[in-house]
Amino acid sequence: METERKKLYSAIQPTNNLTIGNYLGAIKNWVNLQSEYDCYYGIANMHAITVRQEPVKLRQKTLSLLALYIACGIDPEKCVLYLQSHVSAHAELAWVLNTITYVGEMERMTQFKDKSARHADNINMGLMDYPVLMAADILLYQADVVPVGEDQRQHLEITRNIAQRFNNAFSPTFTVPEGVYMKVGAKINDLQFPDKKMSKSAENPNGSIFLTDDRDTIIRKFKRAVTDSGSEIRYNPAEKPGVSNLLSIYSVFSDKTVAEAEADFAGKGYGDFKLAVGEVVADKLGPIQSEQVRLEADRQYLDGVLKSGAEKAARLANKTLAKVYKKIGFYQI
Ligand code: ATP
Ligand code: LTN
Repeated sequence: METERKKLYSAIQPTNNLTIGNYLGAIKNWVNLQSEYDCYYGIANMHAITVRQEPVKLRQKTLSLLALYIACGIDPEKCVLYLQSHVSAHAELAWVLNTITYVGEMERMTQFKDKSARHADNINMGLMDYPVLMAADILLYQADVVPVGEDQRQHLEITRNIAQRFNNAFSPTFTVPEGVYMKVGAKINDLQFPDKKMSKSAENPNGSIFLTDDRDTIIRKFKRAVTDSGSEIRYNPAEKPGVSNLLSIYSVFSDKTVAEAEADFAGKGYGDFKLAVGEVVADKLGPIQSEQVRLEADRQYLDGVLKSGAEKAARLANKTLAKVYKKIGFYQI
């Protein structure tokens, strides 16, 4: 007898260029989890417009993110890959969830506060409502697990609260999801400011390794990475944030433990160390980049993936939405 597999949901916004932080914090784990769960991987373009986007670029980034998912090893035959705006249930459920979410809760969100400060001229309702749309994403698919980076922990907590609140107010409807965070890789920091997370929208591009960076750029950026005083290559984020960040990057890119990574560099200097980290990253990204370019040129294939993804996603999403509408008293014919 076939037992039903647990469901997994995650998504990334098609904004800017992705960094190795997005790769290690999210996509790399998605690849590993796809054989174990029923996976739904979204491209969150509705979240993306909470910050002003150029329409032409948003369209391009959508396809290139899809190509990247596949180039990294996510198999569209095994997982549902789809574009958020293709499934109207996201906006519809978000509206319902808005009515059980408090303004005060949203005002307290760290990402809302950060983004409001960075985009002071455009503090729109969508930016504030971002976590509710994210809750709708996850709850529509009755996801058991949600693999994300550390920065999304607060949004996942609020999703759990919203799910429980709805279940208590009406009757059990939503699966309450668990966040899944990797021990190493859940928070990759900026190479220039090792106390800040590496971000695709950072002001200084030298601190971020973009998945589109060529080999020379990658090696140059790692050579310039900020290290710490002393000369020992040892993992200790409090005392040696720069070196520890590089050790984390090296360890996940080479599939070694942090202890094995430390052993590789025992007695070596910072120069050799930084070069080795750059090389292991460039070696891994090279093949992904060429596959992404190849896929991006095959528009027909990508459209086909999105079309079948949207159909599969909508089937489950609409089922959940219908249940919700019934429970809250929306008259159905
Ligand atoms: P931005 O900085 O432009 O807001 P972002 O880099 O945080 O964007 P998102 O689309 O918000 O990118 O995140 C996509 C995924 O990547 C999320 O799961 C997030 O937790 C993860 N992620 C982002 N940055 C890092 C990082 N530095 N380390 C580990 N995971 C990360
Ligand atoms: N906010 C997320 C992207 C995202 C997401 C989701 C992640 C949108 N909807 C649902 C997990 C589940 C981010 O990483 N910035």
